[in-house]
Amino acid sequence: MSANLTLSREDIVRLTERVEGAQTRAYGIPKLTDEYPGMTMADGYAVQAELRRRFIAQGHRLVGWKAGLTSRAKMKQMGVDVPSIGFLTDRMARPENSAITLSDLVHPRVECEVAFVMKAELKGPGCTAADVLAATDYVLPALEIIDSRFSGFKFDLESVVADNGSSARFVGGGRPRYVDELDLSTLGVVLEKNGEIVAMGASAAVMGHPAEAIAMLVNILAEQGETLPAGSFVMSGGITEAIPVKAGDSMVARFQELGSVSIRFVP
Ligand code: OOG
Ligand code: MG
Repeated sequence: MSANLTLSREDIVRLTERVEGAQTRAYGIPKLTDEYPGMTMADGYAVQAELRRRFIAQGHRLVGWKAGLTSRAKMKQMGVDVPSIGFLTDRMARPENSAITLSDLVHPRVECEVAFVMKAELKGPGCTAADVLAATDYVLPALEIIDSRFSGFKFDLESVVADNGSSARFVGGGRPRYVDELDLSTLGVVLEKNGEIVAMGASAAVMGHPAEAIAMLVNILAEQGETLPAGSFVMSGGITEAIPVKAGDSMVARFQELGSVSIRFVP
């Protein structure tokens, strides 16, 4: 990836500080490409890596990764056509059915995803969905609360990668299952907001099979000289479009075979 780096080290640090400020103090900023129109995906990942380095230096613990923009519904909603990845830390994790505070988020949206917990390390390049399934301990349903730090939730790929794929909070729950007990490509899911169905889909919406998204993630990690460690919690990407939420809302994702996972929002 370093081949396409156009930003100086100084610019990378500057942009990382800008994104970190917006994430930790919850305010919207213009997308980074407004100031750096020549910014590349490699630049975006360089900012994301610097953000990860800073959080870890501050005592945050890396617990996993997420694939994003892996379904047509998500790509259409956000106007991009290439998947991306981001990192997950312990500070983003929330218990199932807990209350998510809105005052430390900008304009959150909720996604339903299949999450994988890994039992063996995976390395790219050349990682396949079969490799992913062999290295998976179990899968479980998850809700992701994304929160772009870019004003109006409008961005391009370079900017959203720098903003760690809009990662904000995540919740695993439901009924963990071994992958050999399921057909992961045909699982249906219904997403409800305040008891009403707001979206529905099937896991095949994620690149035909969610394990394909994890394989892609491992191969992107390899380009950055990283591997996916055993024990990682990995989200494969929103199956449907993301749903905006406000105080008082509750969200439930009901998955075929995997049970349901819920969350609610308070000011
Ligand atoms: C980027 C993050 C996308 C997903 O599951 O597709 C994502 C965004 O839409 O803000 O997490
Ligand atoms: Mg997501």
